[in-house]
Formats: sequence, C-alpha cells, structure tokens
Amino acid sequence: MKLPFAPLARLTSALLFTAVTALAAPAIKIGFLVKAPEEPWFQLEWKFADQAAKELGFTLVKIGATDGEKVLSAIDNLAAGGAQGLIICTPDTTLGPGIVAKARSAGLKLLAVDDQFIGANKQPMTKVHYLGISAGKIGEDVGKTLAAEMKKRGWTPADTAVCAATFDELATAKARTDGAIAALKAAGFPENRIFKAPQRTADIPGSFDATNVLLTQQPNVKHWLVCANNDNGVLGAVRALEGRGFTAATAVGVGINGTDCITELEKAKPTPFFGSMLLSAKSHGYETAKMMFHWIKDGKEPALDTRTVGVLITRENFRQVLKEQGVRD
Ligand code: FCA
Repeated sequence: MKLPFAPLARLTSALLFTAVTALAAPAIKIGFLVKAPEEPWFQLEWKFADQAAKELGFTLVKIGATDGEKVLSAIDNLAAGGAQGLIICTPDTTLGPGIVAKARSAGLKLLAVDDQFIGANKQPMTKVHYLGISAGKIGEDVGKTLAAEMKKRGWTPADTAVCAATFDELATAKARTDGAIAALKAAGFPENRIFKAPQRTADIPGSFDATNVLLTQQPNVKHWLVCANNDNGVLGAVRALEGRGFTAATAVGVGINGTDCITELEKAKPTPFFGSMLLSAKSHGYETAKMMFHWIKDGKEPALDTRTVGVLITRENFRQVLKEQGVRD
C-alpha cells in the first residue's frame, strides 16, 4: 500500500515514540539519606553512590538527617521531587515502621543500609530490604586481633583488661562488641577482666566520656585492650587512655570502618589505635545505589538481606589496602 503523507506519518510516529518512551521511563531519582553526614564513613558511601549515579545515569539526592523529624520531612520532599527510591541509614532504627509506612504512601522503594530497622515487636524488620555488615563476625575478628596482639606483647591477664566502649541501643553496634568480647573469652581472656563502657552517644565524645569513667574505676590496670562499635568509639577511648598516660606500648585498640581512622594511622608516632576492620564503603554506597536503580528501572528486586565483610588494616598496610579499595588515591 502506498502511504500518502509518508514523511508526516514518520514524523508522527517518531513523536509518538518519544512520548511513549518518555512516559515509560521517567528520569530516575534516588534519595540517599544518612544519619551522620559529617563522618568519613558516610561521606564515602555518598562518594561511591555518586559514582553509580554518574555511570548509570540517574539523579542522586544526598540528605543528612540526624533525627526522626528530618527523616520524615526528607521523604515528603523526595516524593514531591519525583524520586522513586530511598536508601537510608536512619538516625533511629525504631523509626522503621514509620519510615516504611511513609515510603509506601509516597511510592518510594526502600533499602535500609548499615542499620537495620527495628519493628514494634523490637525485632529486626526482615521484610525490609537491607544491606549491612556481618557485625558479629567482624566483631569476633576485632577480638581475635586484640588477643593476638596481647600475646605478641607478652602481657598477662593479671595486668591487662578489656575496655569495650558499647552502644547497645543499636543492634549492629551491640553485635560487634558482643562478637569481640566472645572472641576474647574464647581466646582464654578472663571474663572478670572485661569491662563495658556504655556510650551515651555513638561518637568520639560519647566514648571518651564513657572510657574516662571506666579508667577512674579501674586505676590499677597496666595494659588495656580496646574494642568498640566503630573507629570513633575506639578513637574516643584512645584519647581518654592517652589522657592517663597510656601509649602504643601499653594499650591496643582495634576499630571498625577503617575510614574514620586514617588521620590517626598517618600520625608519625603510633598511638594505642592499632588498626581497624576496614568495611566496604563501595558495597554500601555504589552497590546499594545500583541495586535501587535496577529495581526501579527493570523491576529487579534486590536480595532481602546482604552482608558485607571487613579486612584488618594497620599502620603497616593501610595505604596499600585503601588504595586497592578505591578509598584513597
Ligand atoms: C553503623 C555505624 C557506622 C558504620 C556503619 C556500617 O551505621 O554507625 O559507623 O560502621 O554501621
């Protein structure tokens, strides 16, 4: 059949095609909300998420939200701005049910990162997609490292004690310090020489204050082994120990994150901060963003629960490992 006005028909169908594709695939916009935007760990998550946005071609909206009110208004703003997905490390895990409800009514796909939501029944919300660390296992590796360093130095249990700066309100934090304590006990460290220093806030001042209380209560300990929820927890404890005259020769601390202790490891003179379990900021930033992108674009649902691992960095190897992981140039 001979088509009259063929060029016009072609033009119309081209226009139609553009309109249909525009309708079928609106620009993808993803929010990435973190609880502590000033911490290097979260800045790195964002950096890697940005990398995914650039490579895959979507808009990333980075939001720092330090309390529940900010989280809820951020979700409203994201929805109003046409976002289709939210990746979140919430400042308060018990907000979980509220965040789920709000995201659902705003039509946002939801992926919790780092800190798993806690439901009204106080249990983890396992139906909400989550990517976090193998907290117990990584904590155990901290404990094993501390036990090995103690042995290397020839310290005896009689003049050594463990300071665990804890933040038990957060499940992943509790699992980490519980893991470290369990590994120390398994290595033969006496339970009555293991002391918890509960932090009021999960930051350096929080662990500095908590550790100072413990050090006042235990003035006769010669050597300290230190573990905590993350690098900041160990850093605060180390600052408190230094205030009482402890040095790298008399105290050993091992952190978690590996991203918030770089300046510490770069110091010319070693401090009691011995090393850290480096987590994969790339998995937590780049991979989560990629998962969310494909979920929105192709309907490919991510795994419900993904756990990442950690590797020990010390003054010996941190430059090399950070370079390999793309954390440092
Ligand atoms: C929690 C901690 C962070 C980081 C993350 C993986 O959110 O607060 O420092 O360790 O888990």
